[in-house]
Amino acid sequence: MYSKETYVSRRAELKKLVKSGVIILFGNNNSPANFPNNGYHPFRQDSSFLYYFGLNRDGLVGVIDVDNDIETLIGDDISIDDIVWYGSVESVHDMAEQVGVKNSAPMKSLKTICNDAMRQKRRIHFLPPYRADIKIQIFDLLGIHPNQQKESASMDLIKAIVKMRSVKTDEEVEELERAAVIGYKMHTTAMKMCRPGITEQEIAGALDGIANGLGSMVSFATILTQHGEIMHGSPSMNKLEAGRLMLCDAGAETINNYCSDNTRTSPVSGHYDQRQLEIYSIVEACHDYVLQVAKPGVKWWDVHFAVCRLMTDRLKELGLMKGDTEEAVRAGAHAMFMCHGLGHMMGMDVHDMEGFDQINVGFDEEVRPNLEQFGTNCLRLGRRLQKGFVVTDEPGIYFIPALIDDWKASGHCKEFINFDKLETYKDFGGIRIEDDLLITDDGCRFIGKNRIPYHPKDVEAFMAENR
Ligand SMILES: [Mn+2]
Repeated sequence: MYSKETYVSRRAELKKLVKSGVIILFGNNNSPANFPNNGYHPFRQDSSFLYYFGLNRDGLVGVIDVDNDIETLIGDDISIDDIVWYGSVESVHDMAEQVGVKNSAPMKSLKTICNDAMRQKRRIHFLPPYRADIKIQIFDLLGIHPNQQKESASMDLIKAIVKMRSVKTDEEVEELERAAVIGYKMHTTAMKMCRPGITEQEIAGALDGIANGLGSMVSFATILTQHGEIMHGSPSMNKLEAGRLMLCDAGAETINNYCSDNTRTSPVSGHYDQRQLEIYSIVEACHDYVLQVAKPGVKWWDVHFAVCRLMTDRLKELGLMKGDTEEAVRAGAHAMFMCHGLGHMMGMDVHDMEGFDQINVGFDEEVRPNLEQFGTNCLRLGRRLQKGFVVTDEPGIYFIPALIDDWKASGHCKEFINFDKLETYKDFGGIRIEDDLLITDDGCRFIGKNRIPYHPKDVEAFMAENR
């Protein structure tokens, strides 16, 4: 948690941007796993609530009456029964005080606040809800059916929050650096444990434990698999096999809920073979190229496609692609190998503010998404970079047998893809390298002072020394 002043000034800025109406920011409730008192742990607060109210406790709602400049923290003080089981916690009034909020009120008063505002025909701003309990609460308070809540959410509030949360302040970057330290520990642990015979899940479980042991949680479900060609491949109970690659995409949150998100692809045997090295070096070149071009004013859309052209050129050298590079990329042929975007915003959410819809976060009036073309429709970010943005740089090359068969059968992009050669890569898997970039005054830099090894020689040397 930051100092009171941080939250006071963030709310002041939000009021300026939203201009009028009543803003309701719902905090999260405990989420039951199998019965109400056995919830998923650790508790995860809503990121926008955290950003403006800083309080990491369930059952709270922040209300900002912009027109009358009244801020209220809504929540119920816990009963003696709860104190017996869970211990004492601060009163809602005291919590409000900690973040510079003058008023506090019990949960039942939220209904009165909403009724009054509706009677006066004032605008009530809320964010698109993503949890079922909050959807029911909004239905009870405002009479808007859950099916209509996404479209009834306040675009003014979304735009204001995106504007603020997209640009990370120095104190936020410090938190992101702390998350990177945990990420380093997780990824180097994965490399140390990576060997033939161990299960994917045993390594993934150890990584989750590292994040948990430092007071928080992973920033998303750990991807750890020999089937790197499956974009969000969950770890299985299968054993790692010599000759294969282990793709590990994992990150942590700090106790203040700032994220890291990195990917490394390590050889199970400890050494990359020739074919793996050839593909790896292309991904590495794409990854490193971003460092040279990402800077304020540049469209991420252009960075993405520059990387796609570089990847296409290199895949042509290998004989996997052919034809004119520009035409191939325009046709989306590269998506056979990289079917996702080059990166996404990152902050308190690993895909920052994705709950607002990526079209509102990663795009703007100038840069619109392409929702039609396979691969390009997966871009989460396209708009111009600004100083203080944090984005992931995560190119990858994958060999997806079903996709190869699909395109081959339909003849899709056959003028740009050498299907005969591609056929021999069906047992390859996939390679991704991912790091988190901070956009600076005139360029960008990686977050995380210690680089997780990624040059092939460094990975092999690290594995040789540490396994
Ligand atoms: Mn990522």
